[in-house]
Amino acid sequence: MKRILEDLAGFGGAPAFESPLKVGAPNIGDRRRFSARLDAAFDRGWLSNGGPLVEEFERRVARTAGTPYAMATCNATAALQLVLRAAGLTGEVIVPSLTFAATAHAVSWVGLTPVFCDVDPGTGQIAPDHVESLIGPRTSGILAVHLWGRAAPAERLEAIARRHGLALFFDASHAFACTAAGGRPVGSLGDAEVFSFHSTKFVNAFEGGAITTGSEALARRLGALRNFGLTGENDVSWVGINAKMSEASGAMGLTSLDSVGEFVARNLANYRHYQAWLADVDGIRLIPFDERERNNYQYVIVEVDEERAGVGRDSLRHLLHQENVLAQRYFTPGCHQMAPYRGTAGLPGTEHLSARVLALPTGMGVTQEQVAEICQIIRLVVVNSQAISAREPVEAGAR
Ligand code: T4K
Repeated sequence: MKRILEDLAGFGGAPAFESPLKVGAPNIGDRRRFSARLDAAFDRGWLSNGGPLVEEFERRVARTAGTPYAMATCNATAALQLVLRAAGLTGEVIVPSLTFAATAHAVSWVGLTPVFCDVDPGTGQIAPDHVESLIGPRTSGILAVHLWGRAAPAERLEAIARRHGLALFFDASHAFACTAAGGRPVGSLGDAEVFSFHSTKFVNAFEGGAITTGSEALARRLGALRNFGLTGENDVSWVGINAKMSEASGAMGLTSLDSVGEFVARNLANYRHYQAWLADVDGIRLIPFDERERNNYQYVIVEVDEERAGVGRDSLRHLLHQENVLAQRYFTPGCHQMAPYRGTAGLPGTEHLSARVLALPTGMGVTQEQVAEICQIIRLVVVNSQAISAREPVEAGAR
């Protein structure tokens, strides 16, 4: 373990890790099962368009989400677009600014206007009071996000949506196999929810997504819209797109689902290590999970308070990268400060967090010993922050 300033890669030491530790390295599961599933698909000669692997994947996603319907898609971005189209939204949709660009893009891409709301600076979750204050005559829906796999305040949002007659959807890209307050499965909230099964997500299907809903009518429409609007062999009932999931993705998704227990166990063990090792590091706050709920623990997020830590988020990230710890700024900047969306008034909670948060590596590729080493680097940086700001860093390994 690194002990003194000169051990840091930025000050002459060798990088802590030979190969990069990434946020979002894929959770794969048993490769032999994946290969067997793929072989079976080749033998069947059925590779897309609602094959048996995708159908089984959908059944298992629906079971986890506690909904009667799950529609697999080629990714979550397309799934979000489909949901907004299928629900016939018009005008404005309220979305949190602190999210991946895809949430806002999906709204824009279907011709709607995203209206950005703020988040609670303590949790990063959508702020219901601010949502309500933004509702106007053109608002037709709310697209909330379960940011970093922590559930959004669903009950309050549902009450607001009911009160104002709005549709309510959740971008649940980060929150597969989680529950919201009161043990309600993520996937079963609002009018519909959207999961991502991108390679960087908790459950990986190479690229993939799914929409879960309790509404049969919405499910039927979504089923057609993701398949060119087809409702019969030659019947095109709507203007659809091609957003189907392939059997290869279905095979990967099922294989990843088989190992969900293992993934959570590893993520939880890593999270506990981060909690223990960072507890007394001044200015570094681990954003907690609600331990009364089921969590996938996929995103380990710290908030860096520069005044107390003596080091800013971006400097800390740079020093970690030199150690081969590829921490990510999820999400910087808020969408309202991105080129396509500039113009919204300031959002203090979003701006506060987006300048301070850092996602740290976890998942099946990261061990508890490695977590301890990452935390020791963070501690060393904070303890030596004054000396670090006074000294010129040198090339990694130069000592
Ligand atoms: N809503 C939310 C809230 C989201 O976070 C996302 C996606 C979406 C909607 C849309 O979901 P999809 O349409 O993608 O299903 C990545 C992902 O591409 C994206 O899916 C994800 N969120 C976003 C947070 O992260 P980048 O541009 O940051 O990815 P990239 O290539 O920089 O990779 C991130 C890290 O993962 C790197 O350290 C490398 C590592 N990695 C990545 C891949 C693809 C691997 O180790 N192996 C891999 O195969 O967007």
